[in-house]
Amino acid sequence: MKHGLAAGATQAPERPDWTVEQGWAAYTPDQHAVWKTLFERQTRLLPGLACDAFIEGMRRLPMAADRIPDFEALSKTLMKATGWQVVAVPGLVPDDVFFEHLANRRFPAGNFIRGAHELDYLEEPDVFHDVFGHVPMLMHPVMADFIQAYGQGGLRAQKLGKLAELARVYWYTVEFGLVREGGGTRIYGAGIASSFSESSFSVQSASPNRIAFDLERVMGTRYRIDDFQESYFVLDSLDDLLELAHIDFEPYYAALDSGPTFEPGQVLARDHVLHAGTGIHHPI
Ligand code: HBI
Ligand code: FE
Repeated sequence: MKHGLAAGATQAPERPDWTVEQGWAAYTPDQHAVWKTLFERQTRLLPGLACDAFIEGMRRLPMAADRIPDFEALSKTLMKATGWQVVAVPGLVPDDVFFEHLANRRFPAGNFIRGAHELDYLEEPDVFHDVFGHVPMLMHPVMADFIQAYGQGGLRAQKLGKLAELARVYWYTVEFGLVREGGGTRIYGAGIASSFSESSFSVQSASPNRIAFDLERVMGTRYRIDDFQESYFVLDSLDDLLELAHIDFEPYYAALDSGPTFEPGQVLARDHVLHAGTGIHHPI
């Protein structure tokens, strides 16, 4: 999964906001079958690994194994719960377009699905990553506010030239976030929840570091787009995102200007380490 930084705007959009029709009727039986394979594999795996909010969000949405979900039906349920909608896009969209959607509580979801021969590899976020991974957490009121705030913050960060720093917050929360729950550590990040191999790796492997989430620390930490993460950052509670949704990031950008940038696998003396990774998955 590598939709971290560069938005690959390959063709000019028909609509300025880059949305397209989902084109649900055009999905082939083979494409629905890919969804089914992925959906069944993940829903079997996630109980006990994903946080309760994810499982509960999934349960309340019109999403099942038998077919690729219809974005309008998802939007109807989401709108009632948290005021969000799912809109279709053809792939990665430019950063400013992405932020503008999020700031208005529209989640841009790829309308295409990966091929049956590439179940575990993604160039760009497809409907399984975007819908299975992201939409359940949009049913959670705190996450709903946080992602909107990220969109608003993204528009400001772009003007300040601080997008890389803010993107790390999104990466280590919305995409690869873990949260303490039920005496253990659970997944809430979409990049993990939509990945078969990273779901168990993130929570159960001895290899990665699991470090208590700290905003300034995370904003200064680079991430990997080519492999499992070397470090995951763990919230005490999803409610911690509420505070993050209201934070003014600008003072943090200033602090980061004078500070170092950390490598993905680096552990700092000041970290609250929940699990010190063996690093065996990422030999140097
Ligand atoms: N476009 N469709 C889509 N999905 C994303 O997750 C996405 C994007 N464009 C830019 C982007 N993400 C990120 O690079 C920003 O969060 C920085
Ligand atoms: Fe994503």
